[in-house]
Amino acid sequence: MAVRIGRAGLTSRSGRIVLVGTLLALVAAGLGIQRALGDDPGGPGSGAAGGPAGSHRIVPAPLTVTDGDGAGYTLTARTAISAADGNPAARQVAEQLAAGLRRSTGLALPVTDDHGARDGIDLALDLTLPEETGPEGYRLQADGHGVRITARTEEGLYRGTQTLRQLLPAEAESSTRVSADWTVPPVGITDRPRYAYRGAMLDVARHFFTVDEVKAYADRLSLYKFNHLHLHLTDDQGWRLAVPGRPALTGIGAATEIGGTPGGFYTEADYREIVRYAQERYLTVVPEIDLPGHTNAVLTAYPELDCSGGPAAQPYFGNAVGFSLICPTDERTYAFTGEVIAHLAALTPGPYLHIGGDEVKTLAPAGYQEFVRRVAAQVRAAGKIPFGWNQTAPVAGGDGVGLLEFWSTDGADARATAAAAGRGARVVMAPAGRAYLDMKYDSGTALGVRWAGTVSVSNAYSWNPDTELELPAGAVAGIEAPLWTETLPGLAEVDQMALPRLPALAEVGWSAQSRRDWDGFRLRLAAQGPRWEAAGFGYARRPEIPWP
Ligand code: TNX
Repeated sequence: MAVRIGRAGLTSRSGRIVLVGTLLALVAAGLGIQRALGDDPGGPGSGAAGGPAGSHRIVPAPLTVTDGDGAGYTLTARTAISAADGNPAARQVAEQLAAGLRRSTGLALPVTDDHGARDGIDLALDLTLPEETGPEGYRLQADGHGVRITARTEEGLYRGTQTLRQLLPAEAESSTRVSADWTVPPVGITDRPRYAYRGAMLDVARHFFTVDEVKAYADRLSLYKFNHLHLHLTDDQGWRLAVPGRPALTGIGAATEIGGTPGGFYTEADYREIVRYAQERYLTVVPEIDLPGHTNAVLTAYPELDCSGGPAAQPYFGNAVGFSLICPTDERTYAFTGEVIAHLAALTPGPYLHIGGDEVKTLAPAGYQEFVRRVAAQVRAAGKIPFGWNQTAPVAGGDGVGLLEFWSTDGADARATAAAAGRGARVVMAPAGRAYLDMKYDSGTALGVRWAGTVSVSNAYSWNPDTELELPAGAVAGIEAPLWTETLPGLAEVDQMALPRLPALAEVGWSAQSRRDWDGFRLRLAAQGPRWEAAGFGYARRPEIPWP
């Protein structure tokens, strides 16, 4: 269970009530506006009655979709789900599919080992599939006898089950029993991702999100075949991870969040539970400890790591950036970062540990680069690949930062990033003007910010990660959709910003460029609305999309 911290010690700050009140008003206004837009039945393309057939509504678009003959396969009381014989991970994938579909269909859907013999849904590992299928690719065949998903790995089977969900009617997403025609249309699909890295970042520092809220976000990601969940665990407004031997990090550093409401943190058990839940959905957790800036919360907990010479750091409830700095010239800083990194690396099965590196306004380049070099070495010593925002590009490549997250919109660091790629660093594209889910959709959006401009659904969709920068072939590892939460206190607000742009970015990362076009995408995206309604997810009914 995540720990929420009480208000003790915060009540004396004048301005807190006003801030909270303003935030609530903004949120209320935001919801009102989205609802008003949703009431408008018109909007471009709304004449597309019914939209594309079920097999052509999949988001992200599969590589190939071929319609079959006949009526398809209807799930009934006799339907079983069989998993690749004796493979426990494949069985787990089958159990997850069954659990989801049992809730909505009320069917028994037993999971069995004896695949092939009877009608039903069959998940089979098949190493004779072409090697280019890769670890995440799959084939799906549906006809009158059943549905067969084959893949080279359990992960591929899992991605295939997410496609199968979308082949069923929207009601399949309901968490309670409903009646519907549970028919999968006759179809043959071959699929595999364009990029190996498809991430989404949730900022749990500006506002704290409970373990259950993080899990709920992971649910949304897995639907659209994301495979990395980046958690921005620390910032000026709060530190969200318990670290042994550093009690003040959580005792003091975690107490706050933006607006002055109580913060919170993850215990070791909480963090392990997030990792486990994500793993079950084939999402790799990428933890971020933002250094050396964005460290005000650390400095309130350990004032000896502050050498700015200014007044002692105080809890920060606002949303300015770039003002804090952990002392880069004091060895106690590296003892601290070493402990935190070693602990986090031990808890994290994935290969990456993100060290931030963004927006340090109070340190000259030489000192900054020396700091990042030392911390990157600590990450390597802990057995992980250092990941950093594009400001770390001068120290990326070789044995420095191994993966860069490119978020710049004004060309800053474009050349340094290309040079780093030339030294072997790989790049995750997250240009703020396309991929930042905290940007307003348009000037009328109440939630969010707009320093990188407004990001409509079409802006989020219509770009090519391979051609944003001039990089050596193969340098782009993939894409990420960051969601900063300065203006987003909870899951309801997160959903308003993430849906429907998250699936747009999912398709940028998964689908071949040749399979993508905005006119087709908006029709397929429209078909997701009823699915979110059945699942109980909020979303912004943007007028660009011809929602049914
Ligand atoms: C820039 S993007 C930041 C964050 C803010 C965000 C708000 C990046 C690496 N740094 O600190 O939360 O803008 O959109």
